[in-house]
Amino acid sequence: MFDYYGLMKKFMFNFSPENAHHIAEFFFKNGATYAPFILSPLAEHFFIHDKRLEQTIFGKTFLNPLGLGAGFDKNATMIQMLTALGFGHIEYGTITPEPQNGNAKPRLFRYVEQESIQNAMGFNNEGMYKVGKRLESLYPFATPLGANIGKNKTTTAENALKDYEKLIKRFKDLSDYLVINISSPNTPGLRDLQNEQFIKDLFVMAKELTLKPVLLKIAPDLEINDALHVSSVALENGAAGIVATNTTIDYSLIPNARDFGGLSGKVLTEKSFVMFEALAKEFFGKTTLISVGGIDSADEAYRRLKAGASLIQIYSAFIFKGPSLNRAINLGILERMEKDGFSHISEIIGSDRR
Ligand code: FMN
Repeated sequence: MFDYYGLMKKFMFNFSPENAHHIAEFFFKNGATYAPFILSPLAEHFFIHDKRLEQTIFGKTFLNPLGLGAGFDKNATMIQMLTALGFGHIEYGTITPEPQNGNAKPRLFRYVEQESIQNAMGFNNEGMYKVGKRLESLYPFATPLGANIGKNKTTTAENALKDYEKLIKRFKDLSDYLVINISSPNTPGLRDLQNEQFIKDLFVMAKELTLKPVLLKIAPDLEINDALHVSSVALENGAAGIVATNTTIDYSLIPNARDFGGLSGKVLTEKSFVMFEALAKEFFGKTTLISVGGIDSADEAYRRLKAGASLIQIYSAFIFKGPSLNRAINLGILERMEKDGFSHISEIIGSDRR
């Protein structure tokens, strides 16, 4: 088949990564609004719906296991188009209570050869009131939606809990699950919140505020033992699952990488897998695990499922390979299932742990 995305990428990669993102957002958002008739032919091609991939998680039907990681649709403006492009769930955000511009530009870089990205966006977003308003006319949506939430840059550590309280209240009825983001490297001091006391306070509070599942997103740079500890504190206090991982600050992974922001994409694959597997060894069967970080093929997706992921997410590989990757991953999972003699995705998930 003609490589449409290859052509589009050639054009889009002439722009700075951030401008290319704005262009994509413009077309994704307006395409769905002003030319909604394109959604169903796109979905017919890109969205893989097969009973063998369907799961009920958090009381909601996930038609396939592949989702879009947080940070692509920060303001929840592209949900319809992203569904048509094949994603079985979408995590919007990170959203902060107040709108914020994020860090100084340039703050987004491509490493084309390594199929990797470095970003120091810093939670640029329209804030919870505006994004919530947008979602009020969309939610509930057929495709499961996750709300990824984070504190404002100017909020001190002492007041951080209050930010998460406001955000949970705002998005608990506008999402199917929520994700606490204290693992982004781009808000000073944020990762320090990955400590026992804060996590305990946070999840105790979350449980009082909502019955919706609230998950914790983990950084890949924690010591494995610390990640296990932080996760078990979260789970003991009511967390409904773990999302692993965010971007890495291990700049040695790319020669001449900038010394700020977080790396994602192919260079993150092994690091993210190692962290995910360690978490899965401890928590598979006890909670819901979502794997994200450097997934760029059906093989890698299948490896994460076998390791114990109920759901997987991509971000960087979507930029480098386009929506045909969504189709390829879901069809590739089905192919591998057939070869291995599995009749439903639930039989693959955690098969390496049994
Ligand atoms: N993760 C978040 O939890 N919140 C964010 O706002 C967020 N913004 C991101 C912005 C960019 C440009 C990129 C590349 C990633 C961002 N992420 C964010 C991290 C992704 O959700 C994901 O965890 C990470 O990129 C690893 O997946 P990947 O290798 O498939 O990209």
